[in-house]
Amino acid sequence: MRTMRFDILTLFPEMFYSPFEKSIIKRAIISKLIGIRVHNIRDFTKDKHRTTDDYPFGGGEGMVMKPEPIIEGIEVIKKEHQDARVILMTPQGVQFSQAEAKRLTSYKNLILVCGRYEGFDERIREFWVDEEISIGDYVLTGGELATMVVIDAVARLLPGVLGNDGSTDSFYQGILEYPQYTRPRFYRGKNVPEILLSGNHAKIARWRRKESLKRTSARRPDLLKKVMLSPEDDKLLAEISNDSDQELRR
Ligand code: 6GU
Repeated sequence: MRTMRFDILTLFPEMFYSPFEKSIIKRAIISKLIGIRVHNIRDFTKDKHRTTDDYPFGGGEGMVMKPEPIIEGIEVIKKEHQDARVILMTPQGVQFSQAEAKRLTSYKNLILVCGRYEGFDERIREFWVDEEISIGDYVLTGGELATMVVIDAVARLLPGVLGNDGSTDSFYQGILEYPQYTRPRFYRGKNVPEILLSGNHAKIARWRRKESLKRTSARRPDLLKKVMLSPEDDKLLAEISNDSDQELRR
């Protein structure tokens, strides 16, 4: 077993306390599957006012994060973990995805740099940054929430973090999950599909695969184009399209 380490550079360390002190992530920390350390960028300033941002050269709106505290913070963390991968969290980065989460599990140490204000001094990118990540096409007030998203998605893929191995997740197989039910069997006139109570495992597996394909083709047809479908899947998709034609004719 090895511990995957996450070092975070932020101006708001408190933001990370509650999410990482709960449930699965907390358990993963206690069992040393992951280690998370939060560093305050302000602790790497050297001036009396502990300045982390300043006005943009050339004028314009907003403030820019100064290079020195971030660069020095990265260097201090790197002394302990020379081969740490440095990730700048910014809406200009490569869009995060399940495949990206999977890729990041191959690093032993990640340094995640969270920005605030209007952006980073461009020279930060030129010294130590290995890659830039965005979690989607919208703008957040800072990189902190995005960093939590990335750590959560990466950590749950590490062996031992979840009870199961995650191999049945939505997206693991490239298509959406089938509908799930638990007790009670009858609820406000809506009943659990009979087939799930039949005990016929082959039939249940087929029903679930068909429901997954149906849901994916309705909600995320883009995903269906990317995955490898078996001849059985093609048959199920033909049935689905047949079923909906029937539905229309009724
Ligand atoms: Cl990483 N940072 C900020 N500020 N906004 C974002 C983002 C990151 N990803 C999506 N929007």
